[in-house]
Amino acid sequence: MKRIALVALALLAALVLVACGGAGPATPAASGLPADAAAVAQARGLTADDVYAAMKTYTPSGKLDPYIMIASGGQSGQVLVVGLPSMRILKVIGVFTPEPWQGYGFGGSGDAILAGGKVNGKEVLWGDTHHPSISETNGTYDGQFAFINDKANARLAVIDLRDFSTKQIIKNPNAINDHGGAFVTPNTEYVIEGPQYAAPLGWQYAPLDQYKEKYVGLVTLWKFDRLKGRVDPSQSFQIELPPYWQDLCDAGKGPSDGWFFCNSFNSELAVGGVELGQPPFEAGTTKNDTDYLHIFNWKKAAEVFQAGKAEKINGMAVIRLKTAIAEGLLYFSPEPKSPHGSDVTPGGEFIVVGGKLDPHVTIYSFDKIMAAIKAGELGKDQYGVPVIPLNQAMEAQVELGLGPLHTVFDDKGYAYTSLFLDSAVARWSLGGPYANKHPEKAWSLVQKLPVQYNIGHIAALEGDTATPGGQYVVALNKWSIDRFANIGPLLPQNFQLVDISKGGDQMKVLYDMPVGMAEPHYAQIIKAERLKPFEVYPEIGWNAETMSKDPNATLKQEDAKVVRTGNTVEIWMTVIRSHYVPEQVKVKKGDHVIWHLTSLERARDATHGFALSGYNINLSIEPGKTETIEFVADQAGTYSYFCTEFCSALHLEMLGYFLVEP
Ligand code: RUQ
Ligand code: CUA
Repeated sequence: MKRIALVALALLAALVLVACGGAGPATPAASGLPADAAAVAQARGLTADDVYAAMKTYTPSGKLDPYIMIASGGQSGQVLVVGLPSMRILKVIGVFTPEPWQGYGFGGSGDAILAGGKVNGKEVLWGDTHHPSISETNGTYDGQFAFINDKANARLAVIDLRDFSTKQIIKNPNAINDHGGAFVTPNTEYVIEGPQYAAPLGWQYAPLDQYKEKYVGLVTLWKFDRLKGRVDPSQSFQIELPPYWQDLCDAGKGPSDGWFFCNSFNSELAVGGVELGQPPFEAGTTKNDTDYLHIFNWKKAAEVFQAGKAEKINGMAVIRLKTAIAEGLLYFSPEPKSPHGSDVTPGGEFIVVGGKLDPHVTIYSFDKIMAAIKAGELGKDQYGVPVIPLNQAMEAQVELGLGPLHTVFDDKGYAYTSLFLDSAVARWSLGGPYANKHPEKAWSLVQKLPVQYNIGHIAALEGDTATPGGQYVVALNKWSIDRFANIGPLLPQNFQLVDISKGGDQMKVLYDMPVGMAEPHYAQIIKAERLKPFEVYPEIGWNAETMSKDPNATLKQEDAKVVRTGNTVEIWMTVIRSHYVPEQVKVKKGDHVIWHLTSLERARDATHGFALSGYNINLSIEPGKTETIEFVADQAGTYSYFCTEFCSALHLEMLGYFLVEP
């Protein structure tokens, strides 16, 4: 105890020295740290900066992280939950991929959720998750739900943040891939699912030589029903677009509420075919100097949909392109060289677009866009969409460096843009109503901080909302190269925590967190106090899929029973430390088995498992939860079911026999 106090004191002394600016690059040892702390610092080769970083991130046992990051889990198909600033991983949420630890996809209610993601009736048990989006009220995270897209199969998932588990997966009936999702409107009226690679309308077959006529882009507005906690496809609609590859989107807020904005690329209509002597995609899609920022009036689009002016295609309402143009739902404005990212400032005044092959970010003014639309006299693209000239829509351009991708914001009037090719985070100053928040010249680069390496997205504390914080950004780096011990040719991705609490050029990298399970794309960071998750399920017999009392709950051990009706055997089982009731279940080969399990536990963290050997059944039964499994006992023999969570001293004794009589 005394020792810990001493080290803490020593670290504090180091911090004071660093904060006073007197320490410079000196080692803590030279700065007069108490002897044992200085010895540790010296033995480990730690600089004063290192000691500062340790103090900013070290989280003593039992202290909770004030911020929670919800990060995409890339090709794992899952979502990661990470505490900040400790960068401790708290949970991997099973979303598009079965997750045994959560009993997700092994006989319980997760099966039905995963089945919602079938593609043409075929199970697809992985996803490529890209962009998580926490539900918002008035443009600020409300901590109730999160959404995420599966780029690989054009699917959307809904996660309930009361128990951090997936409740719905929905397949887009008219698309096979998406990228620009999920993004919510400021009150989560809609979840935007932008497309990516164009395909024929209705996701039909058409040869590539009919690309210009037959292929289309398609953006989907999924209506979210907050009370049900589900997307409602019957109230959702799509807008047909030219076959440019629409990319990332962001919803307007404040003055721009009612609109959203997506960047796009491939205005060249390239179809690839390097093997046929045609330009490869990488050349074909980058020939033009500009592509089109897509500007949507979604409130008006919702009215057009309500007025019945959409066509049903594969059961989904689609507003055709000519209707979208005629009704004034869609406008374009040119955006420089291979644009990527489109991010709305906290007050909703500006849209920031990166250019993968342009060293600038381009800032569009929503007011100017509106003025240009009002003035009329716009040109048109080859599909007849009105085009607002760049010089009429643009507020500013800021030169940042190579490969600007995504931008987030803080509370000090700064923006942060990821520079992929430069492997850096650029901090730059906003103008307009933000200019008086910082001492720098408006619209200028303030600092470029190297990160390791090849940063894709960047996340800031509530940094894409109307109310950003200002403590941290996280660099989501694609490569880690030399940052971690060599474990072979497949390397982890790297999350780096960056301190942005001080203004000017004082950003610092604080912590490297390897992600050894996927390539995460975007993440959002929410104040933990906004989340109100359950500690245990609210009552015994809770169905986590419907988030209500399960009619098949068994509330008392005495009510546990096995009932045979014909060749159906139905079991009502209770689960509590450290036994199942019943402990013997006897059926006959070929019987149809329906098995309800209810946890009678009320103690926090008293989770039990339920594994039925040989039947690919595996559940996680958290306190109060009821789960139902259903299967045919098609193999005779002696089976065991047992608990897979070390729940008590007699956990190994928590089992039963399942006898299938030949
Ligand atoms: S985008 S590769 Cu989020 Cu930069 Cu997907
Ligand atoms: Cu219950 Cu182990």
